[in-house]
Amino acid sequence: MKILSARYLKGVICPERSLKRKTPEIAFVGRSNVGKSSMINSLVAQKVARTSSTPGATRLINLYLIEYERGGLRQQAIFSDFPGFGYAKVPKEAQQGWQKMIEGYIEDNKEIKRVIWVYDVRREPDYLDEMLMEWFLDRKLPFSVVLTKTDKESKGFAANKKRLFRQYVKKSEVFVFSAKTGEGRKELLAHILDAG
Ligand SMILES: Nc1nc2c(ncn2[C@@H]2O[C@H](COP(=O)(O)OP(=O)(O)OP(=O)(O)O)[C@@H](O)[C@H]2O)c(=O)[nH]1
Ligand SMILES: [Mg+2]
Repeated sequence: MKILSARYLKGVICPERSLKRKTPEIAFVGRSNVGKSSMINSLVAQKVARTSSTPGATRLINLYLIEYERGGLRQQAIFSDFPGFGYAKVPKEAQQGWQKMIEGYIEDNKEIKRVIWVYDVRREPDYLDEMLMEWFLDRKLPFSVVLTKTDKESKGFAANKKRLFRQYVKKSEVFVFSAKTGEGRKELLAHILDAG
């Protein structure tokens, strides 16, 4: 598995029909500021996605075209970087707007093969997370959980959290990751691109 190139396509609010190609898409979703954009940059080993220390900075769904090699073949995938949800300072109407956008986008888009649910290893799941998980399950949409920012905690802490999450999400796979140290990068990349 080798990334050949990654480039920004565009920011959208609904499925990009003009692309007119059947490129498998992987959606990166999760709370505001958890590290979705940093994860994409780490995975493709390039700074294509905008990251920010200001929570709620990403407002559009940003699409990236990834070219990679698998089994000697050149393949393509789209990584979609979602705006973070649940930021406390965002008014309720905007939160609902976010929910409509993500649901609309995912429901209309048959190319989405998997959702990568990015989660800060230091946090506990709450009602928003539960709602989102129920929604994925209802639609039988495959999703995987990635516990990120593991560099901020001990190895034991992350391992324990992973065990807890395994029970919580049941059938989904759970990964640990750090954009800062690169921990878990290889495994996650293989998981994402093998599924594509
Ligand atoms: N220590 C550490 N910091 C990280 C990691 N991943 C992201 N960060 C930091 O967390 C902050 C938010 O990162 P982003 O990648 O912009 O997060 P995001 O989920 O895309 O944020 P929104 O798009 O605003 O929802 C930045 O300051 C990053 O440098 C990580 O693995 N370890
Ligand atoms: Mg972002």
